[in-house]
Amino acid sequence: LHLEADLYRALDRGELRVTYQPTFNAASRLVGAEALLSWLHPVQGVVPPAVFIPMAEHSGLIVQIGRWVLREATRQLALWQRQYPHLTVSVNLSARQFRNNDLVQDVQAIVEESGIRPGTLVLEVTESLLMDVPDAQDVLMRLRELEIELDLDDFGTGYSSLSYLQRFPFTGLKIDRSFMTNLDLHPDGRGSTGENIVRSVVALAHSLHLSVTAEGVETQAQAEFLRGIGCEVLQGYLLGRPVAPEAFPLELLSVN
Ligand code: G
Ligand code: G
Ligand code: MN
Ligand code: NA
Repeated sequence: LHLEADLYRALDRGELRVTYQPTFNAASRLVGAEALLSWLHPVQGVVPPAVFIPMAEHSGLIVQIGRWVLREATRQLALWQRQYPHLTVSVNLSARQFRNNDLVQDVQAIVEESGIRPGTLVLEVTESLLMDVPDAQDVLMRLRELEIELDLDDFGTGYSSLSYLQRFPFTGLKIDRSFMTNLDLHPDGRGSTGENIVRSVVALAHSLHLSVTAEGVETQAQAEFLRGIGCEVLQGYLLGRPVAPEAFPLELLSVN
């Protein structure tokens, strides 16, 4: 496939970009960003990550690309932190990066080189990644020793979310956006099944001292429901789309 060959050159040619989707606390103050890759192909235009990340995984190129994303996102975060020291950035990891023995060393070197504040880099890991990587626990523990925060991404969509929370040293979870679509909010306050599930997940996260982010918030009603049940962090098109760093809405940060 041409696209796969093109991907090899995309990094060198500067066709890959990191975009940043803002995340907000319940008071609608900006708290962080999720780094999301995009590829501006010279002929095809924008190629979505859902298309090229699997290609990069397959070819192994994701290891180089992933390293570049980490370097780029932490460099950007360090710049923002000169003004806003509490800002965080979340970076997605894939299984192939995890199986690479150098991951922990790479992360350590990149974090040190960037000068970001400890505890402000979050790595997002999915359940399916954990199924594919036999020594994931060891890798996650070593990342925690570097004060890297760890979010279990797409929470609730896999088979063993709960046992993964027990086995691995996560510091947060992200409720998959399918739960927002299926919230089925009841205006009479009776509580739909969808509402009760999300409420229970938030309570579970709190009782385990995990931070909780709701993904895919697209309506005001969803946002109000989430704030009402004590969900700390909200992310979604209602609040902000992924944007280039120049367009990141820093003005929505709290004034400390
Ligand atoms: O933007 P979109 O919905 O197409 O994203 C599809 C998937 O691509 C998401 O699951 C997201 O986590 C993943 N993704 C986006 N950026 C990165 C990245 O830098 N690294 C990895 N491994 N996955 C990413
Ligand atoms: O798998 P992961 O959670 O990392 O996927 C992140 C993807 O979700 C990104 O591609 C991002 O563009 C997309 N996304 C973020 N907010 C929303 C939203 O409110 N609605 C939808 N449909 N997708 C979203
Ligand atoms: Mn994610
Ligand atoms: Na997700």
